[in-house]
Amino acid sequence: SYEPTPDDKFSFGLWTVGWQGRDPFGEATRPALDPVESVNRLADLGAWGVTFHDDDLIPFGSSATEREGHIKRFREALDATGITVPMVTTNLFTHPVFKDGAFTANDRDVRRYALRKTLRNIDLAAELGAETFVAWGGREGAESGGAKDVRAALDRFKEGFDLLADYVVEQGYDLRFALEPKPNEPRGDILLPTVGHALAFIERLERPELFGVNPEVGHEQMAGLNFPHGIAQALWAGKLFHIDLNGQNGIKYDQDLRFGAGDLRSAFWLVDLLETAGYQGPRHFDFKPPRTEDFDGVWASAAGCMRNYLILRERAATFRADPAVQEALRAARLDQLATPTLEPGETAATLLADRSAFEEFDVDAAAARGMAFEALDQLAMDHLLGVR
Ligand code: GLT
Ligand code: MN
Ligand code: MN
Ligand code: MN
Repeated sequence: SYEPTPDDKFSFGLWTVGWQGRDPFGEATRPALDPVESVNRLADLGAWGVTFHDDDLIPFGSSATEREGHIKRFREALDATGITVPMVTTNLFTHPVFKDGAFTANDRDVRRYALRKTLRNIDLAAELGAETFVAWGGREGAESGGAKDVRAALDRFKEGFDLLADYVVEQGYDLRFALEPKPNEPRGDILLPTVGHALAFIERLERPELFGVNPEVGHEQMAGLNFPHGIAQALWAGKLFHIDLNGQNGIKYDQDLRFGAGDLRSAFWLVDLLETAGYQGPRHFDFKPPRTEDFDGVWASAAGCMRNYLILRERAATFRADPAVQEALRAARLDQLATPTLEPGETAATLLADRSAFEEFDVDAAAARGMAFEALDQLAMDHLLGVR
């Protein structure tokens, strides 16, 4: 059966099921959703965790007393349902003060305010036991060339993250940061646009070990990139701290469809990768139930995210277990790819001395070999479509 349980580690942002359907062309189509109601409904559906931006839980501008009240009722709902808070993030994009960015805004006072808002939220994240703090820099970017000195902005970005990392260490919090790339929207161009840019940036930070990535399916696909390949590189680098699962149809606006909608074949390879690579983190859904839906549709959409993951997990497992697939993988020489190119201890000198590698290598015979990838891929298709 495809019934989710807490062991599946499915989590949802409060802003996902709580999205009211406001878009650049239209007003909200749904009323606001009480975070307590979201926790209860998600628990009923079999989810394990909820995540949130500070402002999702505590409306921007709340007094200290109001803030405590919001946190208290939320905690009570968590305790009553057993739902955990694996990740917390800061809203540094909705309020007009962040129109030119937060950590990289040209205005220095805005940058200092953004850091304060984030530090306060890090305390809350630690208090609720979150392990990951996501940073999506949606407003860090520009619409025109002269508006942003990108090298200076990257200095300010680094300065901000270095400060946050120092703070976490000083406080003794067990919290790591996950940077979330996106190529554009809401800014014309956003800094750290892809997984690759983010991985390179992390290595320039003072405490790179505290930073990883939170890639989102649709964000890489908006840039035309292969999402499972980006995830594989993040895993290879030990940097897949968190993941935002959703659906997207190619290079267009950020669709945030439920997981499994959009590019289904990519979703199949993604689940196959996460499951075979032993990824232990949350399976976090960052989707937007379309604004056509009422609340029944919202919960159907949330349930669909988890159901599709479980179906794909099963399909990927039957694919890997099929003897015909194992044979096809050998025919495609995946076992050879896993074998080092050099003998143990081999150097350039021994490679140069190996006549079979060059002088006697039959280039034409090697070039004539078929790779047998099509047969392998059709087996994958058969498994995905459920006919094997
Ligand atoms: C916003 C964005 C998402 C990010 C969230 C975290 S906020 O909804 O579109 O992709 O993951 O800040
Ligand atoms: Mn996201
Ligand atoms: Mn998105
Ligand atoms: Mn989003």
